Amino acid sequence: MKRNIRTLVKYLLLSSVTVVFTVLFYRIFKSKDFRYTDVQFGAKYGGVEPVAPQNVLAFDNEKIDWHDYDQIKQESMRTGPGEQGKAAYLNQAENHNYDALYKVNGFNAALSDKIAVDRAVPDIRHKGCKSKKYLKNLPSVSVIVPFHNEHWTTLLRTATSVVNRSPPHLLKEVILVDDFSSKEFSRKPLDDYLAANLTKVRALHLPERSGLIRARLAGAREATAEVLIFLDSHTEANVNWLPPLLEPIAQDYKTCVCPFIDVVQYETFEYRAQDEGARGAFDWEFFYKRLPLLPEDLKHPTEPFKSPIMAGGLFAISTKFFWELDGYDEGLDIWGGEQYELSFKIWQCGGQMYDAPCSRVGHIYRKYAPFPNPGKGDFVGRNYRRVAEVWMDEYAEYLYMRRPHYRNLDTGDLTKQKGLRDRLQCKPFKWFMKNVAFDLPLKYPPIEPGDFGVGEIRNLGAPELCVDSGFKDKDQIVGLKECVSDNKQRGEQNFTLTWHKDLRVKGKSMCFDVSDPNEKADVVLYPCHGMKGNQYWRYDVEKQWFLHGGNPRCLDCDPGQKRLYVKSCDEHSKTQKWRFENVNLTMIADWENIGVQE
Ligand SMILES: *[C@@H]1O[C@H](CO)[C@@H](O)[C@H](O)[C@H]1NC(C)=O
Ligand SMILES: *[C@@H]1O[C@H](CO)[C@@H](O)[C@H](O)[C@H]1NC(C)=O
Ligand SMILES: *[C@@H]1O[C@H](CO)[C@@H](O)[C@H](O)[C@H]1NC(C)=O
Ligand SMILES: [Mn+2]
Repeated sequence: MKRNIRTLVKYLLLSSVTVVFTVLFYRIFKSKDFRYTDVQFGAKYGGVEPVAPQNVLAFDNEKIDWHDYDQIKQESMRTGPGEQGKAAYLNQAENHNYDALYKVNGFNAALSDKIAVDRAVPDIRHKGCKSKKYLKNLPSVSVIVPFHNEHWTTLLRTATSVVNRSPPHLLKEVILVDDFSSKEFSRKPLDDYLAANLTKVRALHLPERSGLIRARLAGAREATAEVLIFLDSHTEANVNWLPPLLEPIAQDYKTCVCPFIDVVQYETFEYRAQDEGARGAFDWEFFYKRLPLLPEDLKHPTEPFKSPIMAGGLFAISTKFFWELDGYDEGLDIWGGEQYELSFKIWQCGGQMYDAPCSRVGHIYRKYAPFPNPGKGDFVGRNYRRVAEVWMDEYAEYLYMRRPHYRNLDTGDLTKQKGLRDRLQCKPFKWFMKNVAFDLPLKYPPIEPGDFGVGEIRNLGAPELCVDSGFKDKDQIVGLKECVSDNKQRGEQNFTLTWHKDLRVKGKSMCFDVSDPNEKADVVLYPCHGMKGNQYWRYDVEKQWFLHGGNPRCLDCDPGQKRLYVKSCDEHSKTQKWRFENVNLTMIADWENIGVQE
């Protein structure tokens, strides 16, 4: 009896201690950045229906240095054509199949055959990436590479770079999805090569041409790891590319992460950066565009930053989240619009998307697309309309305003996609525009404002003279001429002050540009970039000044020499005053709120 009581007391004490510790533990880790891992994650998805695995909190925040220093050292010693990402060239003897291979690939495929499939590429990451540590526990990865008639060495270089530059225990498999290629290498020789040389890589041969979107889905259905990474078939993964993609997903599974995409030059295979990052976006014709990084992103150049729209071909997403979102809309044909569909879904349905500066992947941007038009009408337009109808609400109208024929395209059945949106209680497109792509309308206004002014620009100091661009071309200096409206001489004297706040030759994409900081600086013509800077102009209605640049100087002239220039503004100067033929006073009064902000 006594013993029993003692046991009971011991038991009670022990359990209360356990409870206290459990609560404490939970508190501590819940407040920090705990992670989700999925016990059941390896489950095959087989069909379209997702298996919903259990989320388990993993109380493990340990971070480690993931660099493979042996591999890095070995690669640093490599020499040969294209090694270290240097430009390479063919010699006379190797040139014989240059044209034939260029034609079918759109890049210098003959040169690719001369460069090792395991060549070294330069580590061009931000310096800070070299000392960055990532969670020790990261999810496993299936890499999916759809291809149609990819050239054999660029395809193998993609697979080899992934295998060589990924921690073996994270990389579960690489699936090359052969979208019914007709090149001889694509079937048995490829299978044999992989079996002999790259055992983690396998090819999935689709029985009919399926298009990029369905090929990606086919690969995803075969994948068994916790994270899916989609790559193009002519890419090269750079050093330590995986951990920066995986960590944000480990921290929150409803996350998609894109690497920085570097440029593998189509002629020489030189490897270089395209820029230091930007946020993905679109204009209202659905051309992919980029927005500048935000000030807080610039402060942390090695940290992932939020991006509204993915570039499309290269991204990592948790398998669970991908299938919760139903993957891609299978009604999207061949290619086009899929990166918008997935990006909108990710954001609107409770997820988030990042670009990771410390993960870099090189990509061959072709010189031209070698593929024939599939002859399926405006399939891209149909895809766009499907995406717009399901996800964009009232904003779809801005697309249709620019492409009225979209209204008549048959989208096919949208029940499943609309059902998904309801089921996941996804947010309205307006929410996406206000919270994620909030600065997009400044650069790409849904309704383009009219012009601030249009017509001739006449000098008040010499009222017979007008600004005349003289049918000149890029980099040529603009001057003055007798006004055409006064004498019948030919001239080019019609200009618009557009909502981009640049001064354009009417009907051309040529802008007045001043780059010279000297006291008196010429005005030259330059293709319009819509980015202010050297092309920024403002018209002051009261003073009748054309002001240039952020540190404004005034448009001025020498009537004798018919010379035009900018100069510091002077209240008393008559030659700095200009009559602009038609000015929209309403718009000028609203200057600050239109187009790009000061
Ligand atoms: C394996 O790779 C080597 C070296 O690139 C190549 O020569 C060989 O043909 C490959 N094996 C197969 C079966 O393709
Ligand atoms: C300038 O272009 C506008 C619009 O095309 C036209 O209405 C106007 O007459 C033109 N003005 C001159 C001076 O050519
Ligand atoms: C001036 O701009 C306003 C606002 O964009 C527009 O409604 C109006 O029609 C314009 N006026 C003229 C004369 O173009
Ligand atoms: Mn590509």
